Amino acid sequence: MKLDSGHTVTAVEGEEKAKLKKHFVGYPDGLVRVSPDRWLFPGRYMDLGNDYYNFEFRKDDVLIMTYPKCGTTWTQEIVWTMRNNPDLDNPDAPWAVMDRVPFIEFDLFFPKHPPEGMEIVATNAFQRYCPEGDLRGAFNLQLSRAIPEPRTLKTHLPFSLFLPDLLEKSKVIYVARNPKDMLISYLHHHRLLRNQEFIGTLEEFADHFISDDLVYGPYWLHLKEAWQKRDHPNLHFVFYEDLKADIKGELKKLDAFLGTGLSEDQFANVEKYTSFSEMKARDSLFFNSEVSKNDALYNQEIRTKDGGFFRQGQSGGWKTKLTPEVTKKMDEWIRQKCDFGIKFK
Ligand code: PPS
Repeated sequence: MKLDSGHTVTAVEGEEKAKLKKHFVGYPDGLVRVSPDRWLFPGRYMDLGNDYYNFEFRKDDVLIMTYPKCGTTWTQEIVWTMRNNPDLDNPDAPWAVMDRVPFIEFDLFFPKHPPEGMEIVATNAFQRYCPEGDLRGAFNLQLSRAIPEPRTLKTHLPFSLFLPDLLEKSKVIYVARNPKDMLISYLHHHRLLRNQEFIGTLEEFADHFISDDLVYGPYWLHLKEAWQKRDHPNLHFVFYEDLKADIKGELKKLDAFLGTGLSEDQFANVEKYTSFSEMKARDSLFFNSEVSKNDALYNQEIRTKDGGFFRQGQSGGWKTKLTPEVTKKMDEWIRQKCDFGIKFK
């Protein structure tokens, strides 16, 4: 099927499907490739890809764009707090991050035909902003459209799968992370979340990454598209490692980019409220923190053994997790594929 972006989307079938299905036992609606770039997405992209491409961005929107596990949730909380809650008195702050900063294409991860007994419950934001909405349709897309301005939104889609005038209309914050730490975090994610469940080894996961066989890949192309636009005044390109190394300095840069004009007290509020320990303690990623305790959604064995969504929140953890062989393969991947000027920290 031809998309409005000019790409072609096809269901993953045959040998490729068998290779992926061996390790990825989640993704109930299968997977699709978007050609010629070989983007890999859950099957519902076939129906929803054009809605994402044609999403109507507005002047005051801030879009947080990342490849998965690069610091999206942290940045979502930082930006929403800077824009909407710098004095920590906004009554909506206890809502889940995903309710205040909707994930435009999150519906890709909900089955097209939810099985009997799977109940999708209207969240606080959905009740308020989509009172006539259809919970069995693409409810995250409805919410993304409906929240009031100024909107802060999240996506893992790359630039080329949105209209080309995105940066003329809205601001984008792109967060990149060292691929070796991203890999460890993405593997954990695929073991933790049942809807994306992965049952192979670290070595096998790394091989899928290197072959551009992980959902939202290829990572190198995702990065390259953003890197090449990094001098656009409406794009703020930041590394997770820089946020970790100097959060005060990075908040100042974000303040200048967003025009939020925060006071020193407000900077201190944002820094504390969005610290790893505070975000982990609130565990408010999803619509309901009970989600993480539900074994049908989160693998409780992995959660107990390796941690939940807020796993470690550090840079450089790969040094103790990756074998020398995997490190070598990743270094080679960086050398070959990331040859467009980016230097990982
Ligand atoms: S997702 O699912 O793709 O949106 O994940 P994403 O939010 O991009 O990345 C998750 C990793 O970010 C870490 N994290 C944080 N690090 C530092 N400070 C704060 N406040 C914070 N919040 C989340 C999270 O722990 C994941 O990294 P790992 O390495 O797995 O700990």
